[in-house]
Amino acid sequence: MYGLVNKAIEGLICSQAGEGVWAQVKQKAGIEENYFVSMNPYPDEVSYKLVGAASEVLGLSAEEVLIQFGEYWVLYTAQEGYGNLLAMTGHDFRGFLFNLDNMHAQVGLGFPELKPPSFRVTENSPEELTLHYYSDRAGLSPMVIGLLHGLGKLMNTAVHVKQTAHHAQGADHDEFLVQYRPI
Ligand code: 1MF
Repeated sequence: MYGLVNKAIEGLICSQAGEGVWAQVKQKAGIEENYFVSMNPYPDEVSYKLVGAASEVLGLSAEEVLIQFGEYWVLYTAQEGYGNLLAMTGHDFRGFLFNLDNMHAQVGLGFPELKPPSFRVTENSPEELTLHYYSDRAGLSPMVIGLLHGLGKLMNTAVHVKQTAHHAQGADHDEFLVQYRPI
């Protein structure tokens, strides 16, 4: 994944637990780099190892770290140069979700090593939809739950999410039931 992802993991851990804990996490993950470059692609393994090490050092499950990371990612990218990208993607929670594949296509134009997931939306009622998530990467569905909560914060929308199908348990893909309401 692009270094931006690893930088955001660093930002999450430093903001929550401090630089000393980040140094411990990096050491436990066996990461030699002193810093990550946003626009350089890194093996996915680097990000997975950081999440695993953060889970051990912080005493949280990896799922909990991924949920927190997803929420942090949206707020981090909104502040670290991607505010326009997010604004172009949508001005409300629902519209944003419909445009996620377009957003990734946009980023992928400049950065061919992007391996974006794909999202589909089916609407159940004015305040409820099902989000379908397709990814080549395993184990990241908790991150999607966090991403949706972060997006809710960004869009002043109360969000309730429940995963209703699990690719890891044999389903065709991951599905989330999402209830949302403007605040
Ligand atoms: O393959 C990748 O490196 C990659 C990195 C980040 C693919 C996707 C993403 C974004 N996505 C992370 C979850 C991926 C889970 C999976 O692979 O199954 C989150 C998508 C998302 C969902 C809801 C709301 C907002 C979201 O993301 C906003 C976003 C998405 C991509 C970027 C920024 C904000 C981005 C921008 C530049 C990138 C990489 C990602 O690369 C750079 C960075 C600096 C300079 C040049 C290129």
